Amino acid sequence: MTATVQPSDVAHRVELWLRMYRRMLSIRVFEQQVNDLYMRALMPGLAHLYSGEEAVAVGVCEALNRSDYITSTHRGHGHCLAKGASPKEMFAELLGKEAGYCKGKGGSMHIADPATGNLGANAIVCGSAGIATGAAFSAQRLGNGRVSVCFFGEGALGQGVLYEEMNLAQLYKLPVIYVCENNLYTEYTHFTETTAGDIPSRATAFGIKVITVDGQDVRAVYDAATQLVNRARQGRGPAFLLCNTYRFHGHHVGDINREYYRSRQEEKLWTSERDPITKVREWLLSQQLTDASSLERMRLEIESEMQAAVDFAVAAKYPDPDKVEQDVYA
Ligand SMILES: Cc1ncc(C[n+]2csc(CCOP(=O)(O)OP(=O)(O)O)c2C)c(N)n1
Repeated sequence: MTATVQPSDVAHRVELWLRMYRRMLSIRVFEQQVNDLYMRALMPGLAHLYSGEEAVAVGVCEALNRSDYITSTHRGHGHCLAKGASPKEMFAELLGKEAGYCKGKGGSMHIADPATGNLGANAIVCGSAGIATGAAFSAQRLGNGRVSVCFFGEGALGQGVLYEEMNLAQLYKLPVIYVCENNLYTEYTHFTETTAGDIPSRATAFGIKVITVDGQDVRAVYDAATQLVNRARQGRGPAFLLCNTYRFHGHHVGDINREYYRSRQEEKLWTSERDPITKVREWLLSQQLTDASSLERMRLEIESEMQAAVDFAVAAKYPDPDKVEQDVYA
């Protein structure tokens, strides 16, 4: 017997897909502004752009509740925004202003937002595996039903701590999901030069459930993440979600000449044929679930929201020099 699809279910799905589209586009526009701030020399330091990988953060975070936990990486803007962070406070943080998430003392690579379950980005490759697994341990002990997600790039597969954490997570059946974003490059080196064997085996060796997904397809990421989150909430243990993706920009905003490690043809292939935002946009239009003018209106709204957030951050004040040592742990 086939289940009957109720109109309310369809409406709910359409709402979800449009929400995910909006989130992905917001991340893209946010980062266009970040690049612009860097080019105008308004942002101290560097930033690692997430453009091209938006479907991973959005598909995974959409499967979570607000109170669930995430930990992020040096390439973390997408994770923070997908979990519900405010662009105003993020831009303020990037510009070193007091109104920022960490009072301007963290910058792009250190945004944390406890109100949305974001336990923090981390500049140390694989630095948050222990934090995410510890959060899952606490959720299990407290019995609060929360799930913890650890985002990391495939470069983190070379860090021993990941294997210590996965071992414990599986032994204790912790509600943690390790989300590996394989964007093909660890800085300027193709991952096949740093990572032996196949990636899923590294988790299956511990008996951890693995799903591999097209990281450019937000609907596929969402479906896989939902399955793993439900499983974790039911007490069935950790999982590993491998998302195959690509970063559209350089390793960081200053990485402009990239031809010595990846070709222009490769970049063109991904940006013109595998853009996660274009992909879902074309699908929504082909299914007549929305129309081009509604999506255009949405784009204009997002652009004006991000511009207002940038203006807020540019006008915000720097922290008082007397407070430079406050909230800093070293
Ligand atoms: C422990 C550690 N080693 C080296 C670095 C320098 N480093 C910063 S980002 C990076 C590459 C990370 O690659 P990956 O984990 O694949 O993430 P991606 O940048 O591709 O998103 C390296 C080696 C670091 N931050 N931490």
